[in-house]
Amino acid sequence: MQRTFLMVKPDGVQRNLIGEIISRFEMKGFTLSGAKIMHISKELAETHYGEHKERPFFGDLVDFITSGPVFAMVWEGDGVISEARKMMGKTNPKEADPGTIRGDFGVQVSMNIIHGSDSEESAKREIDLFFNEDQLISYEKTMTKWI
Ligand code: RTP
Ligand code: MG
Repeated sequence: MQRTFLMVKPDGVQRNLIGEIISRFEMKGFTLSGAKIMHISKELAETHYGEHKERPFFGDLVDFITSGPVFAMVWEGDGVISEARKMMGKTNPKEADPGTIRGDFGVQVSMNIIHGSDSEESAKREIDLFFNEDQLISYEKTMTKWI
């Protein structure tokens, strides 16, 4: 089963959106494999966002993501990587459709509430960066086979 890495960013934690965000992925029918509240070190932030290190906003991005606790999660399900990206909405909340997480709760591109892996390759890389395999589980929801 496919897995993705999702993270409520410091602004989402400060705005009490952890529960709302978990609910959306639960209600969609995905399965939570692991989760933790944590502070990201500067080193982890620079590695996680390594693809953007030449971009002008890289310093601000690292400062922001390390500015307060984040809620890191691994979710499992059919097509969860691209479905989660759809549910998050566009990177810039001003362009994100209503009904998406960024469209409903965000305004600024630098504080866009949630991170989600953008490919199978980045999902694997990010899950390995944030979690040990023994912190993740897979299980069947036997009461909800109809989803
Ligand atoms: P993320 O990695 O956080 O899930 O976001 P994303 O894939 O939708 O967007 P990405 O291109 O990977 O950009 C990473 C984060 O950098 C910030 N950003 N700022 N000031 C700017 O023009 C700008 N562009 C991107 C955003 O916070 C974005 O989530
Ligand atoms: Mg990205």
